[in-house]
Amino acid sequence: MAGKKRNSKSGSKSKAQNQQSAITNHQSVVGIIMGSQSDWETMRNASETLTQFGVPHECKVISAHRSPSLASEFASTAEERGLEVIIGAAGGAAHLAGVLAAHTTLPVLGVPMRSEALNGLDSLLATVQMPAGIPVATLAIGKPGAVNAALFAVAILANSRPELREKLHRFREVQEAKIRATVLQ
Ligand code: RP5
Repeated sequence: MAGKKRNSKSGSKSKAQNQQSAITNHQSVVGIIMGSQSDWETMRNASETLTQFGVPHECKVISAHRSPSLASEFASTAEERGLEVIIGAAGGAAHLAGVLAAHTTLPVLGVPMRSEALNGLDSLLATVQMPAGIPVATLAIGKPGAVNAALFAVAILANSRPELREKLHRFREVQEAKIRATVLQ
């Protein structure tokens, strides 16, 4: 594969690897990709959730329409670089998650960003309505979707990592305990 050659022992790095990241851990298993810097305020919630679970991840801005070749390069080399899940977040005509999914068989989770014009309904429909054949698992608009995308990624990773499964059970227990302890004034 061409991508494998670029990432071989020659040491030459791909554009995707060279791109500055907001957060980059060396052995990332989740990639959080967003269409614009303006999405970071929302998507940092996904990053913080993964950090809470101790999941190594990387966060990058890659636009499907402003940097299309970078988007295809990132997704097509993701698996060989050790990523296991990709989260794709975009707003408006939000085709980023679909484009990423087109270039990889890794699970791609889509997070629709709240948009100015249509409050995120445009992003939601653009992300969720993938024609049959290339799936994107779409979460809720905005922050709830960002947090849940991270939790979904944890659930996927937990299938082969018992310690992560245990953390997920503990997370649910704490969450339930808070609800049980709620007293309305
Ligand atoms: C999308 O367009 C991005 O994902 C963002 O949600 C939206 C607006 O981008 P900016 O104009 O703020 O860069 O591509």
